[in-house]
Amino acid sequence: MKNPVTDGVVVYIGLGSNLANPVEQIQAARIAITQLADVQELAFSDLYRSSPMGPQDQPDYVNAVMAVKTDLPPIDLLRCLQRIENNQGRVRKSERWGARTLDLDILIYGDQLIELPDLIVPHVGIAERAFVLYPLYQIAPQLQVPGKGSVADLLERCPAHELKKLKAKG
Ligand code: A4P
Ligand code: MG
Repeated sequence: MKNPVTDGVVVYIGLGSNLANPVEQIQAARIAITQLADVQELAFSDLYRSSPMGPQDQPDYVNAVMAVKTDLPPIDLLRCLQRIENNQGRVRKSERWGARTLDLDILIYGDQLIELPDLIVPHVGIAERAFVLYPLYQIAPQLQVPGKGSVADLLERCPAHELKKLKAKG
């Protein structure tokens, strides 16, 4: 058994996949994140399917959002998430927004505004992406996105398009 995270910061992580059985990729990533030392799961949204943002010649995506409590500093958490992406066969290509087995983004890290060469938080796309805002609202309807306003207000300005809830959370 892992030790519970007693102090720690609440962090929201976006999970996305559109290759190699996306539902299984998301479920495996959830387990890998939960198994990280100094990370404890607080909530996990339903899974949502949507057509790709960006290049259209790729499969639909499955997305979810997870809330965790962690003692890891932001960059350490990013490196852990990138290791999980790599372990699940992520191949980084030069094409922007191309297909991937797994994408893990730090959406929100407590109330922090972070602008480092490798890490921008809140995530740059958070306010415009239905596949982020709807699952985020589902697990944290009262949330304030640092520097951007409430998730409820952001969601009101963001059409759901073709976003489809896939299955009840496990
Ligand atoms: N990076 C900076 N800030 C962050 C952050 N908050 N969290 C840096 C995670 N990483 C962050 O990311 C590129 C670099 O971003 C990293 O080296 C990290 O240091 P990446 O995952 O290697 O590359 P990427 O994911 O292709 O780039 P990007 O711009 O992050 O892509 P997005 O924005 O994640 O978009 N359509 C649907 N329907 N659903 C999706 O989930 N996802 C994408 C990818 C495209 N279309 C999609 C979806
Ligand atoms: Mg990414």
